[in-house]
Amino acid sequence: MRRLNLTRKLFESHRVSGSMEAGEELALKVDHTLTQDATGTLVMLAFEAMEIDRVRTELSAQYVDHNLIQQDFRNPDDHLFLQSACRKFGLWFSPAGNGVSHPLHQERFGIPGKTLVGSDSHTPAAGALGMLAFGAGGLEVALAMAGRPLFLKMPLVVGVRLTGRLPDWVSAKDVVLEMLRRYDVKGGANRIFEYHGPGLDGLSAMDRHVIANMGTEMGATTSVFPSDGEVRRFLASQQREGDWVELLADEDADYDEHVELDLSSLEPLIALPGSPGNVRPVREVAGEPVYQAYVGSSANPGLRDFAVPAMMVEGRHVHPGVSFDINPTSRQMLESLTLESYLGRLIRAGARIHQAGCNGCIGMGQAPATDRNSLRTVPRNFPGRSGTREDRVFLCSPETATAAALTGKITDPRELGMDYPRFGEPQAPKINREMFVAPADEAGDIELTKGPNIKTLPDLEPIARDFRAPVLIKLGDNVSTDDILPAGSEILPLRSNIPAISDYVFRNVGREFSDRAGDLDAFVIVAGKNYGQGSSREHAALAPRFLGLRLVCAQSYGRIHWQNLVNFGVIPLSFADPDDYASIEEGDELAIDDPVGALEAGGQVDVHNKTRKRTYTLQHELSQRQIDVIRAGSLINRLREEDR
Ligand code: MIC
Repeated sequence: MRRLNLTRKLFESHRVSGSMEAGEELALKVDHTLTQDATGTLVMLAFEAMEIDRVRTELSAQYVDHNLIQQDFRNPDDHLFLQSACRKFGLWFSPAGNGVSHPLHQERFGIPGKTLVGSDSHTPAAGALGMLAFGAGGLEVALAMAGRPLFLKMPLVVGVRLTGRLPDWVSAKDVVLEMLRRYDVKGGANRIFEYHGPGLDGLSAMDRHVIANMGTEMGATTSVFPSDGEVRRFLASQQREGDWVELLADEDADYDEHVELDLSSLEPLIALPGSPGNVRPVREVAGEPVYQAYVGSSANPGLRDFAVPAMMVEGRHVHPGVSFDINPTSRQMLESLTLESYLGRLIRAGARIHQAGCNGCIGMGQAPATDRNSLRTVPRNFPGRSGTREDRVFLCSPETATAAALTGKITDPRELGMDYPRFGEPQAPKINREMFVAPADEAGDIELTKGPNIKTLPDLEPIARDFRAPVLIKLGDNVSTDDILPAGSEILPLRSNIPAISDYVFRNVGREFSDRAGDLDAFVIVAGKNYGQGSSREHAALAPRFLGLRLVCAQSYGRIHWQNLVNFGVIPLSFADPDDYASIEEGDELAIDDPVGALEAGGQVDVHNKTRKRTYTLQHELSQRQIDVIRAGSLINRLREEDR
């Protein structure tokens, strides 16, 4: 008999159709959805277009945590729109000031054993509670809200056996940085990391959140932790012990792959600028001057992640050359930090306290100075994501960031010569639920409040039968969604306005991409491996599509972006032969005869390079369901066809 791992148990209990063989498409029932404001506005517009009265999930929650700077009407208008949509469609609403979606969902709503789909790539953080949680494009989340299942390909399940205990000055962020050191940004593709073993005992539910959150950075489909005694303690601390159920893998469970990680052997780690996968021991880069040290985000949201820095700086002062930025996770945590007198210690030492939310993690404020080193506890450091094009962002633990705040240079915290602060969870932590707005019982005659920046989704035409278009841009490996459609406080407020945001496609690559695209009916993008890694923002598929993108030929794809391309009617093909990638140049005309017919004919598609008079054979992994989406021109068009 197979001894089941927890992931397979969770899949089995939610499988609606399809097979659990690795690589096969299957459909899962969705219990919860999570949306945040920067992606949520498109979700609500898509849900409105589906003409469904109310959400059909057990629970759907909308958070406002990204677009928090109100320098004009656009962000606050989005917040009002989302609040009206929540009332109309029956979602919980978490207003600006409540804090970051992932930890809030864990504290307020997460239930072991439930499935969660979120329009944010870090949704897998909920795996910390024994949930099966996936990041997805907004359209997929809107469908889940409509009661439809989530489709995905069954990944391999990697059992990560944790042993030992974390040494002083080493914390959960170092665990996931060690995983990134081993797997880099694509090694987790088509995989789920399931953590088990005796080392779990030393990791709190929020520590597990840190690890599950950044599984995304390895390209993993999600991460799963058991629902054990620690999860029970955590839920009890949130006054929700009744939501706890024990969920464990069978003893000696089978995994597709095995990994051993001895926590005792870890040391402070840091990802160097440019990619979360550039991981080194902190000691190897010690001594470099630091301009900014930043603590917060969904990648270090626990009370301990702020309490330990507060204890480290107590009675000291931040180095005069450093901006020590504190981004509290939530209103509830701000209260706890205040009541437990951590906040005062941070303020006294010279920290800058920001509002609760994602903030600088996505370039919404706190952009660093040009070419200066910024040490952050956030999940990503793709170039320009901070809001500064020439940025130098390092990813590290709160301990390492705080050590730099004190010394003014990158410092292995073990070298500070202080005792490691001992943090104990408060006996009765502060709970603040009052600011969540419960769904109204019925929609009544609630109108959606749409400010002038909120534009309906564009109509998308099906692809031509005699498809022929030039390669507008040829890119290398690991192009992130931040490269395709940058973050930052200038661009984020345009998330509800596709025509306007389209002007910014590939802006940080330094080319006036949208101008050139504007002269064409259709165009192609050619890319290397892991195209579209990173965020779930479907704008990175929809905005190029709006400009004319119809075909991407890449060596491989980030999972969520691949799905988003399909959902907006763009064909994602993969090179079977890397030499074919090498032989295509920008400006080459590519053609496919009857693209939809070619997709249906099998897994291979002939692409003709009219400029070089060559034909390449590319591959696709689309299901018939997805080919139907391409035929219709977009998932929304396809849904309209089904309704007819
Ligand atoms: C991110 O970390 O990149 C974001 C901001 O949370 C995104 C969503 C977005 O782009 O709005 C994500 O991870 O999906």
